[in-house]
Amino acid sequence: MGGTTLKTLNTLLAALLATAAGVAAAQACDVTLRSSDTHPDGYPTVEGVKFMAKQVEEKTNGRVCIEVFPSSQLGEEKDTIEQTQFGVIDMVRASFGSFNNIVPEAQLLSLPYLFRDVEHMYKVMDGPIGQETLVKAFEAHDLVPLAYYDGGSRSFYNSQKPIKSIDDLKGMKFRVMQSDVFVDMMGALGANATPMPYGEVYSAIQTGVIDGAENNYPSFDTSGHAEVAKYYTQDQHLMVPEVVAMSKLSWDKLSPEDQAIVRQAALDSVPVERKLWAEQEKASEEKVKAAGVEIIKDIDKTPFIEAMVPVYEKYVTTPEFKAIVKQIQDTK
Ligand code: BDP
Repeated sequence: MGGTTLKTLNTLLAALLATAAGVAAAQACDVTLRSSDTHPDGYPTVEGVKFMAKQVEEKTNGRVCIEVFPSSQLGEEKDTIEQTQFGVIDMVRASFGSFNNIVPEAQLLSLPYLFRDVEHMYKVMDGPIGQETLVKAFEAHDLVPLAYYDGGSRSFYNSQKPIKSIDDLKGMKFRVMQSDVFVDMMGALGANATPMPYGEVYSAIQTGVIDGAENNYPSFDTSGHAEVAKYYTQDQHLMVPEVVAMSKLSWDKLSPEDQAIVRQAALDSVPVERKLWAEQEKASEEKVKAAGVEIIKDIDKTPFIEAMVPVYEKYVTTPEFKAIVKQIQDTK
């Protein structure tokens, strides 16, 4: 038998064995938790949850497995969050922004220019606000937040013209996530907001239903939006963290021991995702630039920040909300 054929046979055999082992492992799981993400395989949030899944499977000796469904296979974000509340899906990785209509406190994390920089955001999410206040707020709505990932900062992009100042936004139509905070944010900037699911944005820009949208570099890149919107203005109006949340119903079915393992695995996946995020953010910026996107960086953010005052006035109303925002702003 020739060397090449033998090698091919060995490779085939190895692949077959690996598949068999995979099937055996999958069968050995007592519980398989289904986890949803809108992003494709390889995206930092998807890889973060996959890392978590590996840890959980190992540490529970296969009692608990997590199966990650990327690319909105289980539905658009808003729907998958509702399904998670009802235990139809066990876990969801989504933007804080998509929880706004369900968990009122989440809206505070969606306020424009709330965080000074990424370190500030990490401190807040890893401190009492993220670990106590928001946990209580989510649990009241049948969701258990397990990890907060980096989702970078969001900026405007469009198919029409380079936006260099707030005046350039006047009358333009932008897609926003489906939440009132973002609609009001656009209004405060003099533009029109069209809330719609993430999966519909590409064709909406392509067909001219909207002029553009707003997102971080990795989403702008991997969604393909950069193909149809050639102007990206780095105004960084939002820094909305990402959440990995479990269904309270699914959570309560786990033993206290397995809950502790799942919680720890989620925490351990945080630095993994944040590192991947920093790399992906740079790579995506380079990629869209190379693909011909004009990036506008040197803009004066002050008028943008000042324009957001009415948005804060509208959403930060109760003493409790005021205290949370103050605590966030005071976090050094
Ligand atoms: C991305 C978030 C994702 C959101 C999406 C959006 O990672 O969870 O669904 O933005 O704009 O940055 O809808």
